[in-house]
Amino acid sequence: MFACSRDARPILPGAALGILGGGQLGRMFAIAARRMGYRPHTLDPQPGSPAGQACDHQEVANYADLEAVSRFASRVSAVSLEFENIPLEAIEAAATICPVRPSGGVLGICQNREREKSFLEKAGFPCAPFRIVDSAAALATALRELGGHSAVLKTADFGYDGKGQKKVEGNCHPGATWGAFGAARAVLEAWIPFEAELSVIVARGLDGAMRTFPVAENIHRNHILDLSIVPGRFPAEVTTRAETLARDIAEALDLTGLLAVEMFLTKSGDLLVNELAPRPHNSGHFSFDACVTSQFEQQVRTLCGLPLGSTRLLTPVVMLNILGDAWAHGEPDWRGLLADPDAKLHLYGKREPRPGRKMGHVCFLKPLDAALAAAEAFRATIPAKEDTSIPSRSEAETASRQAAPKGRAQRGSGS
Ligand code: AIR
Repeated sequence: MFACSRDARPILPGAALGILGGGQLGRMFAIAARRMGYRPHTLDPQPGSPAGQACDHQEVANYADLEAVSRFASRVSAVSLEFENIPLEAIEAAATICPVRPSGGVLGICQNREREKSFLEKAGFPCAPFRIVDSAAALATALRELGGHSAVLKTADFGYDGKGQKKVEGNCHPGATWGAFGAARAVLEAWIPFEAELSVIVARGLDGAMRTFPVAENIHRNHILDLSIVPGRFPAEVTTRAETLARDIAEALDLTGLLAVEMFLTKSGDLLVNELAPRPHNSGHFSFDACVTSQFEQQVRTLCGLPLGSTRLLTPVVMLNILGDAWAHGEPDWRGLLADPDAKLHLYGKREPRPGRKMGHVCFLKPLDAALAAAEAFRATIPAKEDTSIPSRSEAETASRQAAPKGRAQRGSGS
C-alpha cells in the first residue's frame, strides 16, 4: 500500500491528474493544473461539483466506493486530495494504481485530531494541552486535569469549517455536555487566550525541498475564517519561528505535498500549533492572486514531482471569505466589487448558498490599510450573520476563538 508514492519520474504537462474531493480547493487545483496543460479529473459524490465544473472529467461516486476510486485512479497519472474526510481505504486503493500525494500515512495522522495531537506531542511540537475523551466520566477527569478552566471539545474525526466543536466551561455538567455533544470520541483542549492567529503553508517536494508561503494573519468570525492579512503583521522573529515550525512538521511527517499549519501566538510570545491540514488551505487563497506560484500550482508541482515554484509575494493582500449568508436576499450585487480594479473575485459555483457555507472569496491587492478598508466597505454591502465590522486584533481574539473541526480548533478554522 502507498506503493508508488516514491516514484521519482516527473509527471509532465499533458498528463491527467486526479483530485479526491470536488469542492473549492479542488476547483482551484483544477484551474492551476489546467493552466499548466494538465488534464484534471475529480471524484466527488455531488454531480457538477465546484471542481467538477473545472475538470475534464468528474467521477460521481462516494469516496468509500473503492471500485469507483480504482477506476478513477486508473485514468490518471497521480492522485491528490482536497478534503481530509476521505477514507484511508480510498487512498490505499488509489495508491495501488498510481502515486498518491500526500500519502495515506500523512492523511491518517491529520484527519483525526487524536492522532494529530498525539503526533505533535510525541514529536515535541508545541500545542495546547489536551486530553482524549470518550465518556462523561473521562470528560469530568479531563476538565479537572486541565485546571478546571474553559476548554474546547472537538470531535476526533470528521469536522471542518467550524463543525464538530464546542467551547465548554470548567464548571459545566460533564454528563449533559457529553450527551449533547454526540460524538464517540473527542479531544478536549485547554482554551488558549491568544494574541493572534496565523498560518503557514509549506510545500515539500518529492526530493524533500521545501518552500513556505508568506505568513498569513488570520481573523475568524463565528468559528469560520473571515480574513487573511498578508504579510501578517508580526515581528520578523515571529515569522521566522512560524516558518521553521511548519518546515519541521512537514519534515517530521515525511510529507510530499502541502501542509497548512494553523498556529496561535500567545500573549507571552509563544507559538502553539492549533491544526494541521495536508492540503491547500483557505488561509492560502491569497497566493492565487498575490504570489509568483499559488498554493494550488505548488500542489500540482509536488504531485508531479516537479521543482517547487517561487512563493514570493507580489503585493500586500487581504482575503475576505464570502459565505452563503450573503445570499440572504438573493444573488449579491457584484458590480461595486467588480468596479474595484484591485479586487479579485472568486466564486466557487456552489448551487446552494447555505449560511456559513464558503461560497467564494475576494482578494484586495493593495497596501494593507487600503485593502482592509476595501474589505470592510464590501462587507457592508452584503448581508452577514452577525456584526459586520472588521475587528481589531484584540476584538478578533474574543470573536474568533474556538470551534473548527479537525481542522478548526480553538478558534475558527481556516480550512
Ligand atoms: N474544505 C476542505 N476542508 C475544509 C474545507 N473547507 C473545502 C474542500 C471541500 C469543500 O470545502 O474544497 O470539498 C466542501 O465545502 P462544502 O461547502 O460543500 O461543505
